[in-house]
Amino acid sequence: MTVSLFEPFRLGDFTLANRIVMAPLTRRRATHGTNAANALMAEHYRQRASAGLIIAEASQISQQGQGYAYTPGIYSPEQVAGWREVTEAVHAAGGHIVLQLWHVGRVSHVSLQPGGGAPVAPSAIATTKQVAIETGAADCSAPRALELGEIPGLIADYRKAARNAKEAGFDGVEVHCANGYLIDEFLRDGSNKREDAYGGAPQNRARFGLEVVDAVLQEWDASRVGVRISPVSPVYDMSDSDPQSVFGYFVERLAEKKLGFLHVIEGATQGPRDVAPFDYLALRKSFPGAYIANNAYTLELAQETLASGRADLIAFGRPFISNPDLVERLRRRAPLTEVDFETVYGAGARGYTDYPTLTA
Ligand code: 8OZ
Repeated sequence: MTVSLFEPFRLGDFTLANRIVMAPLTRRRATHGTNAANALMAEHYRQRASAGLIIAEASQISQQGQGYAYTPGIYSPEQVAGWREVTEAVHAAGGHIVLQLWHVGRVSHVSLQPGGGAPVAPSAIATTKQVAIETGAADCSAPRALELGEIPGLIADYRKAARNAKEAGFDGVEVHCANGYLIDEFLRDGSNKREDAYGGAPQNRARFGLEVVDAVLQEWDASRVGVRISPVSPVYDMSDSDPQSVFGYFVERLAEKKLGFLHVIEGATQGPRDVAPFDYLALRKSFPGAYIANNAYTLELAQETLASGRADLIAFGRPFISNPDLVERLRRRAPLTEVDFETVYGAGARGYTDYPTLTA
């Protein structure tokens, strides 16, 4: 029997209306000064509540975890209150929403860091890429290597953020272990040259991410927790000498923890799917929870992937920016509105809550 994108899916103890996931999308519309979510963001997510599951945008777990101006946080009371508006709007519209927990690691700039200090990373190796700060684009600042004694505090920040997400009314959390940010920097050996228990063999490089997940599991039932990875994405100068080994090991350990979902960016982030060979099916087979496949899926590829059993859910990113009713449009095979790339980041309501539905 062939499964369809438009059939419900049982994820832990809730039933998703369909197998379409709204991928986490950084839009930089948090309130200036507090980095709190707000009514505009609540309206944006409410408009997209027909997705089976929304994974809300990456949200920093601490000021140190921030790498771009105006991204939302999940560490202060105002930020919890802001996100509560969002979750209430989505739930009132019948949707499900989880929050993505984020620490950017070296992908940051001193102007965003506490006391103007250096961003932190497993090793003092900079990315050559840029981030968007209040005044425009800026080169990422050189990071300093984390001291061993700082790691428990970081893990405590993740745990606190996970608890805050529950207080804000989310249905679960996704730990951001992808795209060149802190946990990914530990996982991959291009950015991790540590010689302690957190560097070297895959078992060591996976340790930080696994300890973060364990801390999150102190706050949430495993069925409500997922992880996002991007094993071969070259984003922010990331590389690994043997991604299959380290991500294979990481996912086997996550499987033992009975996590609800594994969300995989297949190929390059915001780029081609075929950037490097990788056996995603091996990850899927070793993980008993839901497998969410992501990256440039079309309706056809999504249906084919579900039918072949290679994924349980399909995440769409860019199409959700410009099509609030993406589920309905895909169902009817209706044309999609193109994204206006000028208004993706930080442009207020424009290009955020004003994309039309089919019936509007
Ligand atoms: C685009 C711009 C800024 C951040 C990611 C959180 O790639 C992001 C991000 C994407 O995971």
